[in-house]
Formats: sequence, C-alpha cells, structure tokens
Amino acid sequence: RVRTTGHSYEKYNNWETIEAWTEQVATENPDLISRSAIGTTFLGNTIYLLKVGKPGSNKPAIFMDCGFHAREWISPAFCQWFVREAVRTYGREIHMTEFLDKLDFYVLPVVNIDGYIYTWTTNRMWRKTRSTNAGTTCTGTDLNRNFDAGWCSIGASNNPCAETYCGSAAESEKETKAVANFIRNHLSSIKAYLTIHSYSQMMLYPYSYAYKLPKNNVELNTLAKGAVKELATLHGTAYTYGPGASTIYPAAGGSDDWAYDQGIKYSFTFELRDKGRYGFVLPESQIQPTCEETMLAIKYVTSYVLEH
Ligand code: ING
Ligand code: ZN
Repeated sequence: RVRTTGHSYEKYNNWETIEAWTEQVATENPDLISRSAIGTTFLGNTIYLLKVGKPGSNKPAIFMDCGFHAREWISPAFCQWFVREAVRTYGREIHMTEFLDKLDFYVLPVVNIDGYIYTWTTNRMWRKTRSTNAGTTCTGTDLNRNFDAGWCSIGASNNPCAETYCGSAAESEKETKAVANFIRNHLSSIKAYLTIHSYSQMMLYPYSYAYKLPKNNVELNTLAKGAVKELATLHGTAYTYGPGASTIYPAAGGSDDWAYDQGIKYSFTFELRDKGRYGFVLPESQIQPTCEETMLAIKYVTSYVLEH
C-alpha cells in the first residue's frame, strides 16, 4: 500500500500532495511505474507523466489524462485511483496483469496544475489555466478549446474573459504543447487516447468540432455502448454516449478530436459523475464508487484495444 503524507485515494488531494504521491508511487513500484516530466505550466509547475506497465520492447500504449479543467476534481482522483488499482492488482487479477504485460498506460494525473491549485486556494469553480492574456485583466485559456482541431470555429470564444476562451492560437498554452508534443512523439505506440472530465455521465467520441462522424463511427459506437453497459453493472450508473457535437454540444479545439485526427482511432472523453446534483463539487463519499465503476469502462476499452 502506497503512503504519502496526507494522501488518500478516497479524498481530494491538493497539488502538493499529488506531486509527492507521483514520486512515491513510482519509487515504491519501480518494476511497474516510471515517472517523467513532459513540461512545465505557465506558473512553472512540473507536468508529470506516469508510465505504468512491465518493461518490454515495442509495447503498444494507452494515453490517459486527468485534470484538464481545474474544478473537475473527480478527474485527478480517478487517475490516482487507476494507478493504485494497477499496482494493487498486477499479478493478482488476470486482466490487469495481462494489460500491464502487453501494453503501457501513460497516465497524466493533472494537466492544468495551475488552475487546480487556484481551485484549492481561491475559486473552487475555476475551469481554465492561469496564464495572463494581453490587453485584459482576464486570466486563463480553456485547454479543451486550445487544440488544433477546428480551432475556435464553434463552441469556443475569442474573448479572454470567457470560460471557453480558445487562447491566442492553437497550442498557445504550455500545457497544451506539452500534451500534444508528447503524443506526437509517441504516435507509433499510442493506440487509444482517453481524457477524463466531469460531469454529465457521458462517454464521448469524435467529432465535437463539427457535426461529422469519424470513419470508424460504428466501431466507436459499439465500443462505447459496451463500456457504459459494463460501467453500469456495478452501481447502475447510467451513461449516455455518442459523438461529442450531437451528444453534449459542438465545441472546437478539444483534445479527443485532435488525437483522433492524429491517427489515434480510439479516442474518448469521459464525463464522470454526476448529472448535476453536486456537479463539480462531487462529495468525497462518491470518489470510491465513481472510480470503481469507471475502472470497469476503462478496462473494457483496454481489452478491446488489445484485441484490435
Ligand atoms: N466537457 C467538455 C468540454 O470541454 C467536450 C466536453 C468534450 C468538448 C470533447 C469538446 C470535446 O466542454 C467538460 N465538462 O469540460
Ligand atoms: Zn472538463
């Protein structure tokens, strides 16, 4: 069992605690986890990436990020939970053992670290980054509008004061650049891109930047249907699924659309619990059930990716 001062998988952890946890979980599980830095944020925080898997050559990989949006606290909690489940069940549970033997998970516990810190210190409902914008006192860019996928054409704002500000250009944010550069440099191994948000209980796939369907839309629809059915087996939590534009709303510059257009054929945005009762302020009592049911969906997708 991993211990870090003040860290708990059933509580929301602040960045200082999560950062210490990334070091500790890697140090205590050297056979399964290695930690690297893929960049720094606007305010100089280190963006860590955990590579989770048994060392091997030419392994395929699944990339999963959490904490794009600062206030969606259940998201970083899930990435931490996932890593704990990986190290806890490797060698004990046949599916996780097979996954980690055959592929690597790249897990990015918090992308928008500056924003996440701000939700702990100043404004619980902050969404964007904390970068400054020229000519205004308004702060931040929406990282999920900042990718080069129909950038700022729909469902995004040119106004730096808006919640969905797309930034001064595609990949204007250091956090976007760090994620995009890592994925570009590992395109030959990355078979799936998973990005964890909240809330709405949805499993979304491309496209969100236009009302068009991806080439393997039938396959993605079937895969999402199976994953949400599996998720519901635990607590009956109902998820909807479908292309982003028609299922949640049209929005350009999202990371899943960008990853898909890079050639990653399995690209999903998860919107975890709930459907609005608590919204972004999901009680800590729901961390465990939310993470356990989400594990089932992620494992379902992983099994599928391994077979295809
Ligand atoms: N939802 C996502 C958002 O960035 C989304 C929905 C997914 C938009 C994929 C674009 C692409 O608005 C939340 N809750 O952040
Ligand atoms: Zn979000």
